[in-house]
Amino acid sequence: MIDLYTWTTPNGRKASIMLEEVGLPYRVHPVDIGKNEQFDPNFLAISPNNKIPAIVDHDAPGGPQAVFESGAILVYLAEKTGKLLASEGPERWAALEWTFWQVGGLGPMAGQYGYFALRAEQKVPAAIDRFGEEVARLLGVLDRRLNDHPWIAGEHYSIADIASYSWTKVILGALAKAEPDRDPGVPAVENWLMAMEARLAVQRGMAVPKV
Ligand SMILES: N[C@@H](CCC(=O)N[C@@H](CS)C(=O)NCC(=O)O)C(=O)O
Repeated sequence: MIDLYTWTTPNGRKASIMLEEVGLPYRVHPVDIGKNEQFDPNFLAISPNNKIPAIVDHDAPGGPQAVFESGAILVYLAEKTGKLLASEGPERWAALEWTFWQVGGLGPMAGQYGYFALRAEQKVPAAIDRFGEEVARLLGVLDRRLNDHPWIAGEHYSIADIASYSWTKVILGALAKAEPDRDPGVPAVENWLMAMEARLAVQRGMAVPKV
């Protein structure tokens, strides 16, 4: 059994979509980050960076294994099940490249853009421009990739698609709200989002946690 510590945010959804995709049984523990539950010492013992998602795998060889950081969770579950990450060859490295690309780039930049463009009380035009331009650039990079390949890693659906899905939805939503007249111009991304949304595991994972 796997314990999943998560909340209703894009990083949390990566882990729940992955668990749904690989079909492992899991228990959901909502961590309400709006109420600072991520600072509870019991949660910090599992996730010392006070962020969701985190998992504890009670069936790991050698005893319970805790894993924090969404990218590490995706790789851990892929390696545990032998699913959604090729064991060798170009698609393995493409899946890992694009997963790290999302965790280190698309996610943080989108988070900062959403904060400065939509939530910050003080409007800082330089920050909105800086993160807005970077988010648009990253979306363009993803669009070019998906123009040439059906899935992010290449021919096969993988952890790289799961990593980018929830954040791409959030970015397009934030851009539409902040700049309703601007077309992001990413048709390959839009098609890929539809293919993602057609997957039952994606629909189920996006509904976790139920709060
Ligand atoms: N790099 C981390 C980022 C996780 C993250 O930013 N989680 C947010 C919610 S989406 C969080 O828990 N924030 C609570 C806090 O910062 O106190 C990952 O990919 O897992």
